[in-house]
Amino acid sequence: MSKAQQFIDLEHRYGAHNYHPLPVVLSRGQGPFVWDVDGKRYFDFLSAYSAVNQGHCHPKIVAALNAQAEQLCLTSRALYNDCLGPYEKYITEYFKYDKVLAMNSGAEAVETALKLARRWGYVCKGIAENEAIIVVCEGNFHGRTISIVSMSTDPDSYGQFGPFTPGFIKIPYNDANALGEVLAKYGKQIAGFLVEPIQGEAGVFVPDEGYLKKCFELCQQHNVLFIADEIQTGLARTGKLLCCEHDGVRPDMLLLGKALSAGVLPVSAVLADDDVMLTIKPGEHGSTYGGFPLACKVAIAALEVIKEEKLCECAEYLGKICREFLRNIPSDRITLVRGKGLLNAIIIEPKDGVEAWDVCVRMAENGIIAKPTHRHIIRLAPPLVISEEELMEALEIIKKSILSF
Ligand code: IF1
Repeated sequence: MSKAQQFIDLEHRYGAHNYHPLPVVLSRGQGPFVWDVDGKRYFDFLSAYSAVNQGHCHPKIVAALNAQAEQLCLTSRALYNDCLGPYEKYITEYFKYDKVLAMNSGAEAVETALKLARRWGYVCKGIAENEAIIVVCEGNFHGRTISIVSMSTDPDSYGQFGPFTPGFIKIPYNDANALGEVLAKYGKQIAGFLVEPIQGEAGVFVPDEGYLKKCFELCQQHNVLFIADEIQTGLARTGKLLCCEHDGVRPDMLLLGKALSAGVLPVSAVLADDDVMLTIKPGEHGSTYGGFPLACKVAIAALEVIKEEKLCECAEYLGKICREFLRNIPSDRITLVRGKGLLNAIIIEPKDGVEAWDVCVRMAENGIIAKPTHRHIIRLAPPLVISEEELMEALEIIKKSILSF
């Protein structure tokens, strides 16, 4: 039995079956590359769902982790430590918000935002107790908790996990009029509008230019918090520090995760101004690990790398090259190429029994990791530190893989 198969069998035998991974077993990563247990090298075009924007095992970020690991890892928030305050100052100045609330996973950041929005709704907006509504979009992906799957319209996410958390209204994505209508009808009860600037799970669905701006203005008119889930789209991935910047929007609440630690630790954050953030008082929210010393040091390093290595500019420049190249692949299987910066997708037409999954398996054989979503979408999101030469080499492999069917 191959070495890889042994690890696959172990996961299958002893792990819950909540994933269906590509049959590739990785053991090492550096920059835009990963290596499997047999030493084969791959371009990583998944980047752990945009968590490793800064590249695998970035030396500066790993050094920050190691140095702090030898000093102090965890204190809990029952005490102060000498890392959290400096990190809070750094990240709030970086994104220009009054305050940050530090959590770990993306889902926790979303949960935190839901609680903050509801609390703000009661305390500041004067919504009657237990009546607050959060508006969300069809096709969303915000995580896996019970309340978050209560907002989902994907049966794989919510099916047979009920009963569900009430207080959500779902409207079509990329439809500002739909938001306008729901605000006109229930505006006094609505605390927040939660939106992904690009829908990742839906297949890198890029809304029309001006959509976010219109939604933001509607929210302002109705005194509703505009909450941007930038967990996947933020931190340079789409060619700007935040995807909302493409539309000139500054969210009332900003959710970050994934690349906030460059794939080193689970680190997430909610950023907001005092009027929102200070509605939660001591003892009313938190997490054992939230804002732990290791996370603080790693997150500062991860944010510094984004600026030092000009990752926004890299993503913007390379993204254009990437889409241009993919659009010129002479294959009638490709129906559409879309995306922003280095968050892109190829939409293929499943035919002759060939689906996105099969293309991804072929790409893996040829040395590129990418993951399908649904039956017909291949997401392409390499680390932003990939060089132009490396990108061109990778694009040739993608082309060869698609044309091989
Ligand atoms: C999995 C998708 C990506 C997210 C946004 C919050 C979270 C996520 C916009 C929650 C997480 C992940 C998790 C991953 C698959 C993945 C994903 F395909 F499901 F939609 F990236 F595109 N907001 N996204 O994208 O963050 O709690 O996971 O830290 O395996 O479920 P988390």
